[in-house]
Amino acid sequence: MSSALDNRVSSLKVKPGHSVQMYQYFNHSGRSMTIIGDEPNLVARKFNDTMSSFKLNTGKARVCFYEDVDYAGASYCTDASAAQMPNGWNDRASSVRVQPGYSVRLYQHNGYGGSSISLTKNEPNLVGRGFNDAASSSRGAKSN
Ligand SMILES: [Ca+2]
Ligand SMILES: [Ca+2]
Repeated sequence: MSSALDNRVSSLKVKPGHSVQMYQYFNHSGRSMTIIGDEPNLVARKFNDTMSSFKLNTGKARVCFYEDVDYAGASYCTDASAAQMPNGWNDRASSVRVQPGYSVRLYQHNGYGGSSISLTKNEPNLVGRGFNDAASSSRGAKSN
């Protein structure tokens, strides 16, 4: 990215359906974080004045799952409903970002089974929802 913005970005606007993977260092290296929707405050995300490179994903991402709370750790973004979380993502998500205008329902078991919770906005901590490391399938929908 341009040197004028290196280590200076504090907020992001991400076009609907797109996601941005931010990286701490040049050449897509170092710590990374994926953003979907707008992120008005990278301070809270512990990524303020940190980004030195990024990748734009123009797929139809609607929901991003994160390994840890506060959108940290590994991430996985998806556009569609999944009767089964992809390899490595069963019982792993601890926070979720949801594109504005969409909702997602997380299910305890594969094939939309077991207990479930509905998210209509970003959820930084699934522990508080009693759903940490529990989601095995998900179903997305337009919420308006
Ligand atoms: Ca986790
Ligand atoms: Ca599960």
